[in-house]
Amino acid sequence: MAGLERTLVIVKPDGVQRGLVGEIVGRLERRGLKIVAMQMRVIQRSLAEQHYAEHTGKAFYEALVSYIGSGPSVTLVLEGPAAIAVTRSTVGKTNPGEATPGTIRGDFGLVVGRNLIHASDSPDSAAREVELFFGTGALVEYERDIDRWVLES
Ligand code: IDP
Ligand code: MG
Repeated sequence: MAGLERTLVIVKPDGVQRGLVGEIVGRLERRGLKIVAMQMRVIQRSLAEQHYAEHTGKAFYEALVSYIGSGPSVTLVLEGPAAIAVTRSTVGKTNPGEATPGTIRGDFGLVVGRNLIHASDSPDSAAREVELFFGTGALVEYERDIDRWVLES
């Protein structure tokens, strides 16, 4: 299908600790996006540094790397038409205090340093992040029977 994309999502440690994994993943799943990989893990410092390399040197960098490794996260890859933009709009603005109600951050968060979820922001980032967290062989290809009711052929 034209425009089929994959994107990396992380339910961050605050989302796991607050018991919001099902709620957060469920919203993305109900949107129609297909889960093609999912794993719980504690993100180690070296992986966090690679993932957040673009933010090296910023004032919040140390706090960010420490936060993302402060407990288990749930990492997943979602697939669907325009999956990158669709996921970002479902997630909402970076600062939950400014995020629109109805978005994940706008419904469950208050401050930027506890914003519950990561989602890739562009095709280049998505490709890089999916490879970083899952490599090339870990994605599961399968047919989903409901897709004829979610997607146009
Ligand atoms: P994004 O997660 O919406 O793509 P980015 O600007 O890429 O936002 O920032 C990455 C992460 O860094 C954010 O999700 C948030 O956890 C953290 N962050 C960004 N800006 C700030 C800040 O000003 N203070 C504290 N943490 C921040
Ligand atoms: Mg980002």
